[in-house]
Amino acid sequence: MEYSQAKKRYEALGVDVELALRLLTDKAIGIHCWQGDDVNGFEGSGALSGGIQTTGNYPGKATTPQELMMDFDKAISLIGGSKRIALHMTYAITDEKVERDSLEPKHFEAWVDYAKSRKLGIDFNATFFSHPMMKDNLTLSSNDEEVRSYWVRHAIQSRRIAAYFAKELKTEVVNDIWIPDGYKDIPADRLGPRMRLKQSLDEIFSEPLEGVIDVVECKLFGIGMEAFTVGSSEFYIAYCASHPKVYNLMDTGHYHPTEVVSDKISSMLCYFDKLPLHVSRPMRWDSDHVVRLDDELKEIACEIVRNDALDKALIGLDFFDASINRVAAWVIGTRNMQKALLYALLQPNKRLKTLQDNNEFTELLMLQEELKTLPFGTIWEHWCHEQQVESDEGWFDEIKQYEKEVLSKRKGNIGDN
Ligand code: RNT
Ligand code: ZN
Repeated sequence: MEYSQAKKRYEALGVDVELALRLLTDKAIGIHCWQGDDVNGFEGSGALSGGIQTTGNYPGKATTPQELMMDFDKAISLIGGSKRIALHMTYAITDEKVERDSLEPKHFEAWVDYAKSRKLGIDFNATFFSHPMMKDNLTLSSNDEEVRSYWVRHAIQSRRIAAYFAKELKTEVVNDIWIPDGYKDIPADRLGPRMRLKQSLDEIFSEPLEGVIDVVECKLFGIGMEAFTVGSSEFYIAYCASHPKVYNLMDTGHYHPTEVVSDKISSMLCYFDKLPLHVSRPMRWDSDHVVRLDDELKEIACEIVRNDALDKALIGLDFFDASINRVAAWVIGTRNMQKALLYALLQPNKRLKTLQDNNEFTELLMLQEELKTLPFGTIWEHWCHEQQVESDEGWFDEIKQYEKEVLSKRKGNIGDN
């Protein structure tokens, strides 16, 4: 079908297609650097801990800043629209070993240069895992003052580095705090760790900083912390509700498998003017599979769009699959997020809402289902052409070539001596 015909089909339903395309182009998606190297970072420790896990040994993982930047460049060349890069504290670029509580803006200068030259925003994450000071799976909630204060200093530094990014790149920067803290089995004291986490957060956020959007990321459980997670949903929502400049980040893999983030978005929008998200795909647990264009992703996008929250939603991706080509994983997941947003932007949302308000549920069901087979793909193709990226599987040829010429030749691939 021709673009003009597809456009007319949507316009007949009252959808402004040109506006939808513009909004899609401008909505920045935060792409996480850690899909490129299985969440390793550059500290050289190698082992991932803190209840999160990557599985797989696909060849070609980035092991240096240069490789990671190069792979990211390849990925973003195949993705249209605006993009941001999300970094972790462990991606500091330093000549010698620097303790995590002593990292400074200067250790991220190379990333600022990288982001500036590609016109990318940066988002940031303090890194509370894969480190010996994470003792007994505890960081900010530890009752060992040496441990707790170390991580408070770490988080303070991450906020300062985020402020540096904001100043350099002239864009607000999300600074995310996710801690692994929890217990494997039924604890005897739940209140103590939570009160200590509250105290730590108060210490961390006491310094006013320009350009930083502070977010805390709740979770239900992690591997080895099945019974109890200190930073639960209730804990952080209550913290954010009582601390006006801190926002609760919802990661789609951090809830009970029958709960959906799409249903939580409107609740958060009743109270908060920002909606930070980690979009992932949990498969039976927080497995961080590459995001597919599935019903839940579309529903998340629809909730953002129909509630006029495109500006409030801070969309960051958070998946890591080490069993497939990592550059392709970035491209597939990010394009799917954009497809979901486009799908949402092309819905006749006013008309659907009116049907609900008038209790016309038969017609609502009919229309919701008929909308699914409208020529969405034709509009997506048109947008991709405008953005000068491939609209179909054509982009994968470049991945195959990059794998042959670059990734497969990297040292450290399985079978190398
Ligand atoms: C862990 C959290 C966290 C991490 C990344 C690496 O369950 O989702 O956001 O995935 O920061
Ligand atoms: Zn996350």
